[in-house]
Amino acid sequence: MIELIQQIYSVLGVAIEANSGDAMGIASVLLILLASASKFFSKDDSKSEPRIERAAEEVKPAVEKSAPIPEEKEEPEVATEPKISWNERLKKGLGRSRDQVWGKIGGLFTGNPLTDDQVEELEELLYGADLGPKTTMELMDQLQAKLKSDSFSAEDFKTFLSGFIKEQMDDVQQNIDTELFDFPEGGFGKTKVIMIVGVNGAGKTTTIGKLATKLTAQGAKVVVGACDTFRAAAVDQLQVWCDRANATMIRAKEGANPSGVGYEALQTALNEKADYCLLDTAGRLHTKQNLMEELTKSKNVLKKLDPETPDHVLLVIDAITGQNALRQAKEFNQALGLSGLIFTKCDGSSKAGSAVSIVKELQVPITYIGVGESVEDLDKFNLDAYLNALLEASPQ
Ligand SMILES: Nc1nc2c(ncn2[C@@H]2O[C@H](COP(=O)(O)OP(=O)(O)OP(=O)(O)O)[C@@H](O)[C@H]2O)c(=O)[nH]1
Ligand SMILES: [Mg+2]
Repeated sequence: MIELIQQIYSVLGVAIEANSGDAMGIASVLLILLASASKFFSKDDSKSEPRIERAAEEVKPAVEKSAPIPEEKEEPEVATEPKISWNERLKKGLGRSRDQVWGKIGGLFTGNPLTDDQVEELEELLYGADLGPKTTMELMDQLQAKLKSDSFSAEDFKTFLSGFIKEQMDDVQQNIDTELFDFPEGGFGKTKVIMIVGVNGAGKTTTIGKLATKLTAQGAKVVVGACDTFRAAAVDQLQVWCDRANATMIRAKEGANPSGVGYEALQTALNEKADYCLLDTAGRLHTKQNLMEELTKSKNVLKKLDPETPDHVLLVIDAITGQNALRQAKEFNQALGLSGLIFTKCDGSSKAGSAVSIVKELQVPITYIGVGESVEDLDKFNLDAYLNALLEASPQ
């Protein structure tokens, strides 16, 4: 103890006799020690307090930041899947077409007879809407007399246009096979085979995924054939949709013969008495003769299992394609004999006019329309609903 006190004294610069036994000396040393210690600790306390606060500050923001992250992540999911009706979805999807073309056309009618410049502008807008030269000329011919009337309003024009388009498409649209999208209670007593074709990236796989989901939701048993054997990623993409839709998917190794996969898929569908067999095919340019022939072969191979098959060959058309879509449709129709069209990506800046000329020239109806990437963004095509959504005023 005395040794310790001596050391402390030496540190404090005070000399002490090791053996003095001076109680007063020891007591004073202890007092000095206590005072230093209390000073030391009180100093330290005042330091540690802000340290705790700082530490709390450091932790707090991390917690605050990380907490809203999942909320922020979850929110858009809820926001992108709002439970809105199909008509609202369609209106929203066609918003761009409506504003970019059809809205502008309506704006030309001010209650006065159209000037020659305005008539020319109208014609240009119709061409720009991809209506095609033939349909545009026909429309302009029918419209000539009306344009000179000063009581022809924007509303009158929309009514006229709606009637004109309906006249062009209605008869063909009546021929849609409702079995494509309505699964009757008790089934059909046979497997409906639907082959989906189109150029690269048109939306075939996504549409099959949406379709499979819609059909299984109605209680149908669905087998999907992943006949796009060129890309493993394409098959995986379809697998995700099929898992979600609860549909059976038949896949082959990458590079396998697509006709063989179609055959296998149909065989499975027949064995399992599936209600639908949906066949996804690889995208191809309508100008590539060999690839088009391969598709014809894939279709014909199915006939070995059932001469009546496939029930449908549907061409998926990216609505943004414009007038080239008519050429695509003609080529696919010639190679396969199309029974229906599916217009996808109508939510893009599509002008929608090409639909009129394709339906009219090919006499093939539009069966489905897609206005986005989620399952709810695909529905059966209804001409009245489509024209209403396309021509009515944009919601403010
Ligand atoms: N905005 C929008 N995107 C769509 C629609 N339909 C499909 N897509 C998107 O278009 C892209 C291509 O779709 P896929 O289904 O892979 O097209 P595909 O025809 O199978 O393509 P390939 O197999 O490569 O020929 C994907 O990013 C889809 O999410 C639609 O109606 N609207
Ligand atoms: Mg695909």
